[in-house]
Amino acid sequence: MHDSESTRDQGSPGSEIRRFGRRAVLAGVTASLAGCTSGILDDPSFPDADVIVAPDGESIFQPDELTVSAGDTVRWGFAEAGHNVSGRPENNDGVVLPEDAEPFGSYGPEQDPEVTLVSRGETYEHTFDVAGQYTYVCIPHADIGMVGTIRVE
Ligand SMILES: [Cu+2]
Repeated sequence: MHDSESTRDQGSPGSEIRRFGRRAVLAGVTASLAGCTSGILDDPSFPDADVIVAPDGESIFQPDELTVSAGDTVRWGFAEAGHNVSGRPENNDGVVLPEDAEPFGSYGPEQDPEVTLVSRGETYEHTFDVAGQYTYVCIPHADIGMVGTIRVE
């Protein structure tokens, strides 16, 4: 769209990432239209979400570190399709939970975590009752660093 402007950003370390992100968003919109799914938000900005999943189509959690109080509920908002939230250590070695904490995830314990993904515009919530540090991942993208941490005080 603005390719003629792209040289202006040279030297800025984030420019490659931003351009990639924009392409990914466009690809997602095209896929949504092709699927003709009703109810998909044009701009899922999730004002009430604590963590945005895949903002601008990037395979990240934003913020990737969050501190809450025991008993708080954390809400993830999925800005792009094709991701999930896994606090299930049996599904990925990167997941680390405090002792006594219940596993959690946007998919059930019986479901295949590689293919049970969340749609764009949806949210997932989990209430953290046990204090400690939780490292969770997106299963399809854990190996490219789609990892987040929740500290429960
Ligand atoms: Cu992902």
